[in-house]
Amino acid sequence: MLIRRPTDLTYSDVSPKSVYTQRREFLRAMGLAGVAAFAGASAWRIGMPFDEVHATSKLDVATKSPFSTTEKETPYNDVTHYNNFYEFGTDKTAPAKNAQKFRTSPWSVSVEGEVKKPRKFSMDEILKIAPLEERIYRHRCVEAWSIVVPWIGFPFIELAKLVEPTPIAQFVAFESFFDPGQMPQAKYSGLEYPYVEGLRLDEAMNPLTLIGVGMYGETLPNQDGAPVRMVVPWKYGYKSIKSIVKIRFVAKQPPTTWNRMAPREYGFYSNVNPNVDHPRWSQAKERRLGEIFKRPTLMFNGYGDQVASLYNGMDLKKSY
Ligand SMILES: Nc1nc2c(c(=O)[nH]1)N[C@H]1C(S)=C(S)[C@@H](COP(=O)(O)O)O[C@H]1N2
Ligand SMILES: [Mo]
Repeated sequence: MLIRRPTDLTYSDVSPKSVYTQRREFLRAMGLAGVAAFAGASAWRIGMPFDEVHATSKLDVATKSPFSTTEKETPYNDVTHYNNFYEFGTDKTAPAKNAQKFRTSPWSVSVEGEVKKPRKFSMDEILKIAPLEERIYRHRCVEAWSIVVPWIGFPFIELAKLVEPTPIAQFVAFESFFDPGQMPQAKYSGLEYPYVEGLRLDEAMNPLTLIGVGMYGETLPNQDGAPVRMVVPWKYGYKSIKSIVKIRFVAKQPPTTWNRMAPREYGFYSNVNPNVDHPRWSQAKERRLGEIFKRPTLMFNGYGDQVASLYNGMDLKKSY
């Protein structure tokens, strides 16, 4: 693996300038320049109807991560209009429509369990845990679509250091926000809520595991898990739990939503593995959103150099 030293580029050095130029031009063309501040940073995105204007705002990042892929980023419009967020409906286009009014402020995340210093973090405190990095990661969903996303976040291990896990902690359990009032579509989805996920402690502490707070230079759109989600690039997308309200360090392997729902189809580990088929379809290939031809899926989604050693001695056909 090639490790480059993180540079201390400022946000304006790393953000694609054309994006901001385009935005200004679009707003001018629409005669909306005055509305820009009110509408949030995403109103410019070409092709987005105005009932879908997200309340995202610009997010400054301190560094561009050496862990980034150099592959072409998937267009923002694809990443924000083809989602899984079952609380807002099961159709891939449902979250973009149904999550618009989701209230993500005020927000706090309770970090508890087997830790010396349990505490509740406000969203402002979360944003100050560590310098925000931009990390361009491949993502691969079990349904065989993949995306390349410039996430903004910081390594999960930085949060762990603040709360100091005790030696009893072996796993980390995550829980999403749930409010049937704001998420009326959830009851038709067939899942149990709140959505829960889990990682083994060493997986959570791996430098690739991020707490995500933004993407494409902005805060997260609601449908992508605002205001704070996990990003675990060598695992299938469903491990990357959205809109987190609770993180618990625990002794035993915690339950996970998809494993509860269909244990034969979704295991606890859920590493991207082209050699282990999902019972109803092959995992050998994937289609990147916005592309026509499928491409082969890589073991550990191409992150084997950094994570394969976590699974030494394990039978990945059994621990799927
Ligand atoms: N709370 C919550 N988190 C969730 C889900 C969900 O339904 N609810 N879906 C998961 C699944 S199946 C996938 S593939 C990814 C999709 O993330 P994306 O929409 O940002 O691509 O979110 C994961 N996190
Ligand atoms: Mo998924």
